[in-house]
Amino acid sequence: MVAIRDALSKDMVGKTVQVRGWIYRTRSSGGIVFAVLRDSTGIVQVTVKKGVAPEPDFIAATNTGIESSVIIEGTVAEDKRAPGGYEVRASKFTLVGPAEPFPITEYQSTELLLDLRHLWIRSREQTAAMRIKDSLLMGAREWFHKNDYVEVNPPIITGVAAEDSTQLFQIKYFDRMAYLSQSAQFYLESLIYSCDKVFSLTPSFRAEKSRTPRHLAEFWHLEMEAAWVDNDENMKVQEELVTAMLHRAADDCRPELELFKRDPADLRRVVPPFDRIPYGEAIERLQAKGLDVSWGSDFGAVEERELTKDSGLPMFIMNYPKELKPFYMKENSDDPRTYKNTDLLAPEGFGEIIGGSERETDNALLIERLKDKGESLDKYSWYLDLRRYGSVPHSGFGLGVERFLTWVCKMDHIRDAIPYPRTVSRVFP
Ligand code: NSS
Repeated sequence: MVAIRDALSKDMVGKTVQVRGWIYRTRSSGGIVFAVLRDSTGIVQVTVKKGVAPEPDFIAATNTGIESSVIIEGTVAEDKRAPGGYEVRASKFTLVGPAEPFPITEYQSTELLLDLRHLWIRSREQTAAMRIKDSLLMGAREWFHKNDYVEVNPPIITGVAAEDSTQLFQIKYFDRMAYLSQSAQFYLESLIYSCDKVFSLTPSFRAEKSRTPRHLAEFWHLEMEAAWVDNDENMKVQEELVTAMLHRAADDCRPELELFKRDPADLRRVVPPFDRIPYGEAIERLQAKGLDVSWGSDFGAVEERELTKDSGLPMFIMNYPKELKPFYMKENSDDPRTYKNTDLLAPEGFGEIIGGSERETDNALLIERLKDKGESLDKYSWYLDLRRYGSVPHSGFGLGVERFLTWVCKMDHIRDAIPYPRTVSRVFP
């Protein structure tokens, strides 16, 4: 048995192979069935000829509908008209799992494809997206391990809001209420005292009520936290990590990237350092482009698109006004109106993919900010303890994996970056 990808090469010509997978499309003409077979690695044309394949196999091939699973034995031959330039000339055609008429045909509405997501994930785009995501995450894990980070497992059921308390999903937890995690950050902050440098890959949940092409209610969050790291070094970690992820995908996923019209060279061009733009300067840039913003304005999709649409490389926006960001960030001593934080924006108009900061270590400041927000100090007592027993300067960040993939694959909508998108209107299938 060979993977389809491995059957498509000059070396294989004339060899007998077995391939297996699902019928992608099929037509017959005269005494020949032209079936295109797909597996997770690619597609290949299979020809089943009357008189060459045994008669029952030829009849089976004639009657097999798309998405049926089959096993084929045959000889690899070059054929310029076939997709990929090669075909398998079948000597055996075995139907394994017949398919009823497949409910997805060529032109379908977005809603129908979402209703039939369990079947649509077989599409070439979805398969390619999953492979690219896998490769990006492999690149991330390789980078983290090479740099002495420990992968840890923070809880998903929590008692605190890590980001925006208006976007919490509440769950009934035995006889009280709890929340689904929005970010592993606070737990990662606690784990640096045992492991120094940690990372985690977890689902994060945000009850985002607005329907936007950048927000999911459930997304995968790659987060890191490290002791003895300041905001500046935190940016260097982000640059190196992002570069490692992109280069791994460029090396591993050329055909998949090309399916999305992404030239792997675009990804290889990304190397540290990335531009570092102070928030105030970003405001000036936006004003110069005619946008109605002033110091204190938050950046949404529109502003981020303007800032990044003419660039091919990611950029940091640094030192946001305190009012726009959560309580845990360290004050920027150069301009106390702002924090020592960054958002990393992906180029080509895509916008934010990472949020990160140096963390406040002064408990008095943290308590003041929590009180201002009307938060109960009891719930955060364990978090405040971290500053009481051997506090250290530390920083971290969170990368939205689907946001990242949306950019890499130039997708119009984040729902295509996850097999089962969870949004305000959808938990089925
Ligand atoms: O809210 S963040 O900007 N930052 C945090 O959660 C920090 N507590 C992370 C940390 O420092 N450990 O979210 C981080 C990233 C953000 O840049 C997006 O890429 C992604 O998480 N994100 C999302 N992706 C998809 N859908 C939604 N709703 C979403 N929210 C954030």
